[in-house]
Amino acid sequence: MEDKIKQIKEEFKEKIKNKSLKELKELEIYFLGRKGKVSILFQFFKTVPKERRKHFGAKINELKSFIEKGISTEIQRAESIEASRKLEEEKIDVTLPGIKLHTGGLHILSQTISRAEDIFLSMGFDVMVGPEIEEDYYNFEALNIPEFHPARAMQDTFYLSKKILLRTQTSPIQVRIMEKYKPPIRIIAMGRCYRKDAPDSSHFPVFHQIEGLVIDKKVTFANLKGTLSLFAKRMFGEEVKVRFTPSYFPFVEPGAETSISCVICGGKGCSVCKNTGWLEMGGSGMVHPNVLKNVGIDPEIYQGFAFGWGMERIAMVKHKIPDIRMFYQNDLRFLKQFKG
Ligand code: 2NM
Repeated sequence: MEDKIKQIKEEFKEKIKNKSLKELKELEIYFLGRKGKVSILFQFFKTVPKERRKHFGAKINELKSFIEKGISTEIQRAESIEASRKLEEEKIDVTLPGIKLHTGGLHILSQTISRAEDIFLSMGFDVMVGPEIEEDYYNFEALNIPEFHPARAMQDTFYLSKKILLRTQTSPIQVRIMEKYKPPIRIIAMGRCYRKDAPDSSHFPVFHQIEGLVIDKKVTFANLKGTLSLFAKRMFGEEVKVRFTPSYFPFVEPGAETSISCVICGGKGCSVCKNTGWLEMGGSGMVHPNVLKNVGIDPEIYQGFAFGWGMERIAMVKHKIPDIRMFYQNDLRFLKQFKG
């Protein structure tokens, strides 16, 4: 019995060295488990003569607590080693630069369109849209554009068939609205237009137009001037002036080219305004009686004004963008400057 106890103690001392946490748990079962080395000793204990039992009982309990202490000390040691290994392994260097998340944003043209829409909405206009593939009638015929007008030539317009084309302006939206609704009408038509232009710094085969239309009983050219002046001030700044120069458009009479005072030089003259002090933005005028007749509105009772400005042109002037092609090249170095 004495030898047995000694032997187990020696075995334990040998086995306990340099063990991992998992191995220590296994050792605990091996020595102290229900069928472990120490439990078996208690079975032998029954065969020991009565007078020796007290002595061996003490010895076995001493062995048991020796092993318990030894294992719990070793478990503590292994746990602390494990903890510092984990700490080391899972260390986060908070001084490292973060991973940048790339987020998208609205294209500068979309931002400018939204701004223009908001301004007109605040003046009581509704925003209207229509088909980009149009009929010759809505794009030209109804707008009093004569047969011989250069816009109707094959080299200026994308025709899909003899009578179907890509709209060259947003006015066909206006015609559709005037056909459908009775005055008073106060709308802007907004959207993509297409012209067979060779691309250069101010031309691109696709572009966006914003067109306004007001039809009512006592609408005058003064209302047109007031509306566009207010729009220009809201869009470009309080100091901006609007200029109307007599011009010809088949769908208006009288018609005018519309310019704003140069936002770069304030009207003094610079390279952007070619020393004129003015930037041309589009056209405007009083809706031609023939157009009103075409849509069933009596020109003796109703009058109206209309205007058409280029959205790219507005964005270029507002943000000093030198080339219309930049809107369509999707160069991130350009787009990121206007991230909205
Ligand atoms: C412009 C210039 C002047 C215009 C006319 C009409 C309509 F449908 F009422 F006849 N819509 N837009 C108009 C007038 C467009 O763009 C340069």
